[in-house]
Amino acid sequence: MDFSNLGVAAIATTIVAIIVTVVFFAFWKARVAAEKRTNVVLLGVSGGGKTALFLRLRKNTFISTVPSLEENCEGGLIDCPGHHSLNQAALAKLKQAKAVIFVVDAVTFAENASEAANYLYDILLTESCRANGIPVYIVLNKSDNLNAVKSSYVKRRLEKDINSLRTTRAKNIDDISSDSVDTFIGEEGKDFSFSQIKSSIAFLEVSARTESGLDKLKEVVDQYVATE
Ligand SMILES: Nc1nc2c(ncn2[C@@H]2O[C@H](COP(=O)(O)OP(=O)(O)O)[C@@H](O)[C@H]2O)c(=O)[nH]1
Ligand SMILES: [Mg+2]
Repeated sequence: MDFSNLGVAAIATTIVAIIVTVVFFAFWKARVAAEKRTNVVLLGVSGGGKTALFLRLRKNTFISTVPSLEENCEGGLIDCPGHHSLNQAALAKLKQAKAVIFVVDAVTFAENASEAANYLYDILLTESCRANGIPVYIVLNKSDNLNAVKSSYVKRRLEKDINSLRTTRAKNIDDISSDSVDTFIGEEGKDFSFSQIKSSIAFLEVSARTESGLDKLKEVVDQYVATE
């Protein structure tokens, strides 16, 4: 037996093993970093006041008209544009989210309830909510307005609409004959209620304009993201 060859082979094997381990570790670390949840994401139907709330929480200002074409991001808080065509991009942000702030326009809620329920349904279907159970805060903005609805009404209405959506969405999936997409949330055989899902749901009534309820919202955000 040639011991010098054996020695070289052992050293080569060790070097290869080290390289493989280092490369594997580097990939693993990059993956973990990419999936790390560090943000709080503002989502919701356009016009609810996501950008107004973002500006209040991060710049301490209120501007009555703000164009919402681009994403705002500061101090771990992300304000996503609410246009329909961009919803998928906004939902993708949830992969890095510790919590969601779902902004609802408390003044026009009755007219926009089904749009809001559809959007919320999409959020609750994401892996972040279904598997990881990240908390969702439903924030009723514009509570300074006399016509603003209350959170008890919004809760009841959203639960009712989501209950109907479970049937419609399941039917649509049947129509396109796909059996792999699970579109059901909550407990089967029971009317939908937020208490049936993994994500905790909390309601807050606020006003970006008058700052009412904003201390509480700020506390919520600060609990998930460090403010420098
Ligand atoms: N009365 C009232 N109006 C608000 C409040 N917050 C936002 N708005 C107005 O609602 C409109 C939409 O707000 P914006 O932040 O752009 O909504 P976004 O599309 O969800 O980002 C703007 O004209 C804001 O001035 C609020 O607390 N009270
Ligand atoms: Mg906006």
